[in-house]
Amino acid sequence: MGRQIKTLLINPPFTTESIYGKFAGAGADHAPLSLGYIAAYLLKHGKDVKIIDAAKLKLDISGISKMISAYSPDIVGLHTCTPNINTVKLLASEIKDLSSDILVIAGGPHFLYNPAEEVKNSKLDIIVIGEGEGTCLEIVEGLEQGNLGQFISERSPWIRGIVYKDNNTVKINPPRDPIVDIDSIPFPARHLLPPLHTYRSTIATFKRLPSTIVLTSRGCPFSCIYCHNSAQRIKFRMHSIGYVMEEVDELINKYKIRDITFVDDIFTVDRGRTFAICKELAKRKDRLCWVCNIKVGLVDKEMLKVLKDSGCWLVMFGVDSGNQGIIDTMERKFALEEAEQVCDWCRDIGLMIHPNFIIGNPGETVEAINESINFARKIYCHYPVFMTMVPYPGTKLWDNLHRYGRLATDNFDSFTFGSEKPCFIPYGLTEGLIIKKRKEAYLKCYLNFPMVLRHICSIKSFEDIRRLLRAFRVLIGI
Ligand code: B12
Ligand code: SF4
Repeated sequence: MGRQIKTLLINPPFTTESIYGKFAGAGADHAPLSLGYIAAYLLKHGKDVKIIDAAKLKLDISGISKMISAYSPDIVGLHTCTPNINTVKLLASEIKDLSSDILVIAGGPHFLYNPAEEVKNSKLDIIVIGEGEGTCLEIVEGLEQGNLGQFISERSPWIRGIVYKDNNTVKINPPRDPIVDIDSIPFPARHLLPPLHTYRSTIATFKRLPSTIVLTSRGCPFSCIYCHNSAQRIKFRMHSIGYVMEEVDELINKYKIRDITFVDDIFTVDRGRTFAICKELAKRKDRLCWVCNIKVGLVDKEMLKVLKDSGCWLVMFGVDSGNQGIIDTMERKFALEEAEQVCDWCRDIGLMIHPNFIIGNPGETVEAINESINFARKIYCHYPVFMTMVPYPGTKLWDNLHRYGRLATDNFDSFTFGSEKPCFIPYGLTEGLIIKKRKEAYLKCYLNFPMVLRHICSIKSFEDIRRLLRAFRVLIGI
């Protein structure tokens, strides 16, 4: 081993207002799991690493610069999703101004698209494609062997999964295979973040505080055209039951967590594993309640009952549209009748429902939006959410954009689901119509007697009343 390298991972500034628009009061700010995993992996290998969650700490660029100077890192790593790529580039050049000896790297879902251009048009030295744990470790180990210049020219060519600049020439290395045994990655280094209880979930997805997020699997077997999973065909992998329960126990005992959102793309992909996790969660039912994402077509009544009996109180799933043709265009692979069936089962069992709809889908017409609104009103549900369509770069939708519509902006800052102005306009619709129909969807779905009654009947605690009042305030603000 050579010199000791200090790595600083940064979650760039991002406000709940920029993510959720008018719904910011109901939005989440969650612990950045991705950076937590990378930091934990570096710590496991004896490396020196810190995390700054600038989004959580509401730091601006100059605040971040001060913290960088105080720690004086050799490597700064920036988490990047599409709506913060501009901030990431700004930060990269600030950091290089502070010291050109700092190796500036970035990774995250945005780089499934055109990393060579992004590295060329920024001060970033390296872009990490795909999972970052192993790649970051190799970067740290490589830099331990010499200075920045030597590292770039001599050792970077051997690191899989990176795109980098060597004397202004962009080099693209072969891809890195996804991690096979994801249990080899330690739990996210939550102790390097601001106190966990200061983060918050979206208003609809926690019952008790403190609450947090947990990931029990990586990837998804499906490939819906607007999803990042259509940009990368990564094999679906699961943590073992032992790993999941040890992490859950750590959250309950060390961090006093009382409510978990399982943020797996689909929690119920493997039926046997779902039942096994639920059996364990049921033993902790008095201390923990939880919610998860399911997929229509991958649940049945028996499974939903098992979820409920082990502490699950709400399920989230995509319906996207009340029009079957649109669902098929988006390769969602389920029938609307099945979605209705899931809602009926949930009503019988007593599970709350959080269905996601999208306004401005490819092929959408005003009639189709009305079908979505009518469907959301017809089914038994509690928290229908209406997002606008965002064609993330690299997805199938992005690649075939002109077949379906046009971009309203090419500024990635507005590529968020909650953005007031839609960034994708399908043929036949206008920006104004999408904004109008989205507002109408919320008002029609929430301000009606069955919905109000459903929420009143769901009140079980003082916390429920507080959440409902907060949700009501957000609703009258739209
Ligand atoms: C949970 C979640 C959230 C949570 C919490 C996020 C968090 N704090 O962890 C909340 C609800 C707050 C959230 C918010 C948003 N999210 Co989100 N979210 C997710 C979700 C479901 C899981 C994220 C996760 O933990 N993944 C598991 C980890 C292991 O994977 P990972 O994050 O990709 O990180 C790995 C690599 O990318 C890489 N990497 C990541 N960062 C870095 C940094 C460095 C330096 C390096 C080297 C490598 C590296 O290494 C990591 C470890 O292997 C993903 C979908 C998914 N399954 O990934 C969407 C997803 C990441 N979110 C997405 C989006 C768009 C958003 C929002 C902009 C939402 C919006 N309203 O528009 C905001 C942005 C907030 C932010 N600052 O990132 C998109 C991103 C698409 C894109 N091209 O940018 C995704 C992919 C979903 C989708 N629609 O396709 N999100
Ligand atoms: S099922 Fe969900 S997570 Fe999986 S590809 Fe489709 S939208 Fe993405």
